Amino acid sequence: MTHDQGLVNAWIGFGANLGDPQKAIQSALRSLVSTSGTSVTAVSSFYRTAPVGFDDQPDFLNGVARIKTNLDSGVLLGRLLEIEAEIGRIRTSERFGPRVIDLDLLLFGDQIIDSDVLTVPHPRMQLRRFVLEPLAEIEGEMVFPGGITLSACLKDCENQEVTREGVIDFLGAN
Ligand code: PH2
Ligand code: MG
Ligand code: MG
Repeated sequence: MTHDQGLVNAWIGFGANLGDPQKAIQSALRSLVSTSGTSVTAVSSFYRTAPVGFDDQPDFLNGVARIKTNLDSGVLLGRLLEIEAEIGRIRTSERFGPRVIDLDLLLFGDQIIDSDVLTVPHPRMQLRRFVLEPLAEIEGEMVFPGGITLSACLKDCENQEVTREGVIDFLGAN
């Protein structure tokens, strides 16, 4: 377990492909830093990635952050939705379509959660190189709840296009 004094390591995936994706991700990271009971302990580089699931849309900018938090998973999810709304995301029925910001709770400690509103590990993360590549950058190898390794998942999606774009300086940016 990753608990110490009620603190849990959690991993958040970032994605954006409308408006100014870099600015939106910088802003989301700053909001996470200012979230109570939560610190950001690692941030990946950002990757330009081909859209998965619905081809006819702009490329995405994607990345992953590790946080340490004393928030409960449901409260953390609420906070992620709040940050998305503040940045201007309007949710539509289009499931894999373009968005100004998407914050996904990928992993919450080693917990397996399956409620009406939250599924953790994120149900598609193990199939998506745009999540796995930045995750591998900050963690090296990982064993996901259920026992499958990050490197094994990555091997199965090597054909998906991702290009490392560089580091985003979110603390200094405005
Ligand atoms: N998010 C999706 C659907 N497809 N493709 C890329 N490359 N990056 C994303 O973040 C992404 C996607 C739904 O959340
Ligand atoms: Mg998503
Ligand atoms: Mg999402």
